Amino acid sequence: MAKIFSGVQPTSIPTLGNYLGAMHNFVTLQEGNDCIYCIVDEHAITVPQDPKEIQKNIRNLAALYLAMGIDPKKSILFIQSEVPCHAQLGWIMQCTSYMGELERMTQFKDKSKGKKAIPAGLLTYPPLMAADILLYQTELVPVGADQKQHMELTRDLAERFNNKYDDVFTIPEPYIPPVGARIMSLQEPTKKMSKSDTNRKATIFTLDPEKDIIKKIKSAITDDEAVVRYDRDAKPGISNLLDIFSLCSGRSVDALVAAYQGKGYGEFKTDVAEAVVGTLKPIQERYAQLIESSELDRILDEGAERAYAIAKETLRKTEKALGIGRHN
Ligand code: AQP
Repeated sequence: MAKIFSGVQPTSIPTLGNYLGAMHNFVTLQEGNDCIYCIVDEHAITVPQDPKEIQKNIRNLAALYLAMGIDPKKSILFIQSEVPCHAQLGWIMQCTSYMGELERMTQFKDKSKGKKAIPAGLLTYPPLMAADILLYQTELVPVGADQKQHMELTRDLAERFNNKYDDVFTIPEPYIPPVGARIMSLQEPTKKMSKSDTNRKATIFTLDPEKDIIKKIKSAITDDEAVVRYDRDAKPGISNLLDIFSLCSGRSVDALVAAYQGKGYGEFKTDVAEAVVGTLKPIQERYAQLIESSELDRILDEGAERAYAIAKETLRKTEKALGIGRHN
């Protein structure tokens, strides 16, 4: 039994990449582990957000977590800003970090590129992420491959604090799935699929209607070899579709490659689209039932209360180790 924590930003509707790379594993890991899942709204505001939009996205994400299979009887589901310990330990983690290591983060470099005024929160995103994880004495963090560097920093900060003050934090391990850890853009398959991609054809959102999913997959960029085979470097588009197909159908990539020998990309794409629709449709149906229910608020209230009870203990130990506040 492992202690598990992960989060998703309510920056828009989760993508197929968020689902296959992370959220899908959240559901599997619920069995036999202590899982805590979070809507990381304080992370979302590291770039400007429209207040009405983010309110809507928080509720959508909560309903989607449940629709994807998060069971509040097995897991804690809560909103980051409703447990103030995250911001409090986030500050302590900022004081544990060095500017140089934060400036070296790839996500910071990508997201600040070309900006005249860079929000300080973009730089201090990783210490806040470290706080999220460390508050719950987390052992395992299911994330996509893009979070590997932030996970290494989280481990460094925890070790640095433990060595300097007291053994307060468990050192967490990332759980990066062997397939699906990096679902790529449908239009530029050497770039990860992202919520914020300005090309709407590049990203499948988990609430996209069936016809949009089919259209996006049919127009996915491939190559002119006309052979379905897996080669991430030479055939990034087809390899990405094979990963998506494999995860949505439960068939191995090898079995799919064998099944599509001698068949064209048209037929292959039709079947990929069918598998994606088959995966997302039941989630969308459950989402439609949950989104208006008062049950959602009850689950989030209870989740925040349960998360706070755990988080406040770690925060108390951390402050005591630092000698701040009054802790005996
Ligand atoms: N393309 C992806 N393939 C696999 N996993 C992915 N994740 C994100 N994109 C992919 C994983 O999803 C989890 C939640 O991500 P997030 O909400 O924290 O935001 P993000 O990583 O910044 O995702 P986006 O879609 O790229 O958002 P924007 O465009 O707003 O930056 C994480 O575990 C992540 O690894």
